[in-house]
Amino acid sequence: MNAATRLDDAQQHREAIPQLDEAVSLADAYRIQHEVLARRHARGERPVGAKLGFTSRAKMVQMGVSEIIVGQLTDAMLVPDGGSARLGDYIHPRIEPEVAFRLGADVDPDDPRADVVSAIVAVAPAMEIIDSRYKDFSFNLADVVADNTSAAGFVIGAWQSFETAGDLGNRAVRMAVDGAERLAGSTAAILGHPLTAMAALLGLARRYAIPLRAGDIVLAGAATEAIPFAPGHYETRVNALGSVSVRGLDG
Ligand code: OOG
Ligand code: MG
Repeated sequence: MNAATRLDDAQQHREAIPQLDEAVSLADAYRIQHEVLARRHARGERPVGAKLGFTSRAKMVQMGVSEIIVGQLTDAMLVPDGGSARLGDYIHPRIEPEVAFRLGADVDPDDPRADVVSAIVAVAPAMEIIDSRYKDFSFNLADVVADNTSAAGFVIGAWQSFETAGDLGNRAVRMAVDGAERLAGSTAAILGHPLTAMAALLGLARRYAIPLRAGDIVLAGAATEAIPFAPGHYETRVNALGSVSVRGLDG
């Protein structure tokens, strides 16, 4: 069975698999990721955007991977703000605070004048549910890229106009679980500024054929480490951007 099939089956059956062979190059890993997405799209899932990974030191240190990566989102991963997610739909889910951007125009990465940041029209507080398809969340760079960067779910709070949102470079980010603060950080942890991460998306999109379309959502990468997603209420607040919440349900 090829790697894309194994990863896709692991996600569908909620059963972790061993890491891929060492021989997989980064380019191969992105090809596998595209194959995994093609299988999801063939089942009727619609592409809705992209997500950056390892844009913060906290995440790099937690996972032992030190290069920015990109994955792809589908509508099936979206959990409504204030809604709930069944933990049984995942293998060993974790949750992390994110900032989400929405693009208002297509970005053609092959156009030398292309610019992701000038295509941004809206921003929102967000959370990502990650769920590695590998046993014990153990992977190397190629493994996690092939596994669509552990993408499993995401929640987006109320969108605000990007134009009037102000400087997003150093906003406090806090996640509370059942009302008690569990994570605290700053958007400055995202490559110094979330817009630096968004600008870095262009090169990744060009190299690895990641589409960037009008209406797409892009997660800029977690500002803090991830924590286990267990039964309970998770709320993330980004200073002057509002909050977003989700409930983890048993079963
Ligand atoms: C990979 C996904 C990393 C982020 O925000 O840095 C990521 C993982 O941690 O399993 O989504
Ligand atoms: Mg993330």
